[in-house]
Amino acid sequence: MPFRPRYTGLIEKYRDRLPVRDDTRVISLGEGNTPLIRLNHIPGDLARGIDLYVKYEGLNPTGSFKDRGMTLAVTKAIEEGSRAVICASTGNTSASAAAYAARAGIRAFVLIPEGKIALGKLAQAMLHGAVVLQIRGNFDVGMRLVKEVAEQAPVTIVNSINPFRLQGQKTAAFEIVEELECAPDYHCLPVGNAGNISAHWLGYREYFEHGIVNNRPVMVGYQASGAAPFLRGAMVDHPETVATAIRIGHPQSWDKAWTVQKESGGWFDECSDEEILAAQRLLAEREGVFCEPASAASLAGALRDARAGRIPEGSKVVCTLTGHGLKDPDIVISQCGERLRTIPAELDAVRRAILDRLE
Ligand code: AN7
Repeated sequence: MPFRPRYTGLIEKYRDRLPVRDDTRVISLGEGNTPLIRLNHIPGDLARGIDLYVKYEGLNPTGSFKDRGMTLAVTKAIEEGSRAVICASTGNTSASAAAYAARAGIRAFVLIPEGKIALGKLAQAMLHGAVVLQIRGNFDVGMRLVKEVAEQAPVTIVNSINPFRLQGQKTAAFEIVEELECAPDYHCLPVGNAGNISAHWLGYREYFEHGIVNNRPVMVGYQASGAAPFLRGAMVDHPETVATAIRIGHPQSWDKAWTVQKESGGWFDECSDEEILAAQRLLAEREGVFCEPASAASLAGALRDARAGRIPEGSKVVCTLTGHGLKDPDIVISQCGERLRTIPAELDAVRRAILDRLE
């Protein structure tokens, strides 16, 4: 039987396109290589005529796209002799930094907004042994503190202002192109700091400029209405949204993201919390894919723009699902409470409950 070489992570796969040396010690958990799932039911009902895919980044080792950037950021930190990494986070970056630091055998410090991160992410950071510092302030305040403290302490920042993060994350665009054998017409992402949309554009541009593909997508970024600085054209001081991952008012990649918008001919828009939760539920119910609320902003926005004709019929559209739904069980249970029934532990009751629902 012919065996394929074992997949050992995106740095090994894309070594030639990433800033690593032959003797670089790679810190990997097997990230990348995530499924691109073609939606079967949703387009027919809600966005007739578009060819719609989701890139399920929730299947990375710590359950979010952050692992793509973190493998490279921590690999380079080790190469440079760093003994500690630090980040501010709405949750996923802290989980990823904690895991890759553990893998590398170094210390992670994470600053998170008290009470505003999903429980699964908090559990990850704690279990991996990061020093978890809750602050009485939001992500944007934490980010400022991280930048300041990194000038006074020997710690490497692994937020997406670390350029290696975007280099790692650009590989998601490579994978999509390789699988579709072209770039999609539209690529939709949830936007917080706008690192990921900028990283994808780097990847698409690189494959285009190197002649691997002859088209590039229009890049579309969706933010939560209460945290939508790109739509408003100005920073937001008190961001609020149920999608805590993107509860960010002062995006770190502000200029980069506007360049992406201009170069790709794309746009930014907002989704209400209700639209976000409805899209999360729709995807879970109709396609069997469980993403976290922030991730569903990409689908919510794409469906709306397809219905409105802003994304034209016949388009090939990819939505990035940035994080796994299991990160944030609380929000789901609070939304779907009516689906939980308690019945007596008796055959009759079980049979009746089944027959009721089969009519
Ligand atoms: C699920 O973890 O910023 O636009 O500190 O966790 O690249 O910031 C998370 C961001 C989208 C936005 N979806 O990505 C953090 C953090 C999920 C996220 C985003 C995040 P960027």
